[in-house]
Amino acid sequence: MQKLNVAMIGGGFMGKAHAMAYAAMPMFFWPAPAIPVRKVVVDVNQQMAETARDRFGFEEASADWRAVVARPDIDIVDICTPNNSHAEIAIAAAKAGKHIICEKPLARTGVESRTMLDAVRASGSIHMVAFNYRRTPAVALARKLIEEGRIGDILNFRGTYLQDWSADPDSPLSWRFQKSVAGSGTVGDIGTHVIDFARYLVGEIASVNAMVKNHIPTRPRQSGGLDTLGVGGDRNAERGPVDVDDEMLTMIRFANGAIGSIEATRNAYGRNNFLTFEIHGTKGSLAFNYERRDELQVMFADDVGDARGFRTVYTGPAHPYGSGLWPIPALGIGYGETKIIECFDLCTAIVTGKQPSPNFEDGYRIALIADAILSSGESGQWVDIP
Ligand code: SOE
Repeated sequence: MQKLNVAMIGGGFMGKAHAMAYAAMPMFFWPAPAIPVRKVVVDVNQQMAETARDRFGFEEASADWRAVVARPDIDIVDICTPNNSHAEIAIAAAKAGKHIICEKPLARTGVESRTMLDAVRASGSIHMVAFNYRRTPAVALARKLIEEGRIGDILNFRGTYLQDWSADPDSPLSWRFQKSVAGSGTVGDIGTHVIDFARYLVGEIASVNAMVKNHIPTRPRQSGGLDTLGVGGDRNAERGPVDVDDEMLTMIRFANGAIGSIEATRNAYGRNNFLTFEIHGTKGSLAFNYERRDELQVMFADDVGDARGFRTVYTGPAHPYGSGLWPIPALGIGYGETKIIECFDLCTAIVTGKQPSPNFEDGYRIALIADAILSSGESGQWVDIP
C-alpha cells in the first residue's frame, strides 16, 4: 500500500486534529487509499516542535518550515498555522511539487487566496482547504438528498454559526482579533464555514447584502502568540485595539435564484458550536445543527397528512462515509471523525489524481464572498461576487 509522508506545519489545536486523523484514518477506512506517515512536524521553535513530535506521534521535529517543505521525501504539506502564513507556505510547497492541505480560511483576502490558487494550478499539486464540517455524514446526507431531488427545487438557505468564546470583553487579544494576522474576525473564522455549506448544498452565491459589526474594540494584550480561544490571559493587562468584526449578518442571493441568510458571531453567550442550516425546497425541508451532529431533520411534503413534520434521521452505515465509520447509527460522530473523513478524501484524491472538494478554487471563491460581505458591511449596499 502506498505511503504518503506528511509534513505538518503548526502544532496547535488544528495540528492535534490533523495528527489524530493521520493516525486513525486507516483504522476507519480499510483498505485505506494510502497510509499517511507522520514524518515531520514544524513549530515556531525547536522545543515546541519536539513537544509536538512526542505528543502527536511524528518521527521528526523542526523549526524550519522552508527546509522541511523542500525535502524530497515529503509528499503532503499540511498547513495548520495562523492565516497570515498560509500563502507563503502554500506557494513554497506548490513550487516544491507537494500536495497541500491548508486550514481555513484559505488566506486573509481574495487577492491573497488567488496567489495560492495560481501556485497550485501551475504546479499540478492536489490541493484541499479544510472546511471539515461538510464532511459530517448528516451534512453529506443533506447534499445527497438535494442532489437526488428529494426536497425538490431549493427555495432558500438559512445558516448560522454562533459561538461564545469571545463574548467576554476581557478575554485576550489573540491573533484572531488582529486583521494583519487573521484577515477578518467572525467573517473569515466561522462565517466561511457557513458559506461553504451554502455553496456545497445550494450552489454559487451571486451577491450579498450584509451588516458587520465590532462589539469589543479593545482587549487585554497577551504575551506570546498562543491562541487560547478566549481562555486565560491577564484581564488587567494593557489593552490593545481589535480591528476585526465580531458579528456578521448577511442576506444572500444564489446564482440559481434561491435566496438566504447567514449569521455568525463568537459573542453569543450560551452557544458553543451552533453551526446550523435549514433549507426549504418545493418538496420538503432539511435542518441540521452541529451540536446534534448525528442527526439530520428531514420533512417530505408528500408525507401522509396525520404524520407530517420533521423526522430525525440518525446517520450510520446507510449514509455517506458510513462504511468506514461506526457500525450502528448514532454511536457518535465528532469533530475527529470529520477530520478523519477529510484525510480519507485527501489521500483518495492524491492516489487517484482527481482534485478533492473543497479545494483552493473553493477556498478562493469563499474568500471573495467573505470580502464582499465585509465590503457590503461598510457600504450597506448589495455587492456582487466577481
Ligand atoms: C474558533 O472560532 C474555531 O476554532 C474556528 O477557527 C474553527 O474553524 C471551528 O471549527 C471551531 O472554532
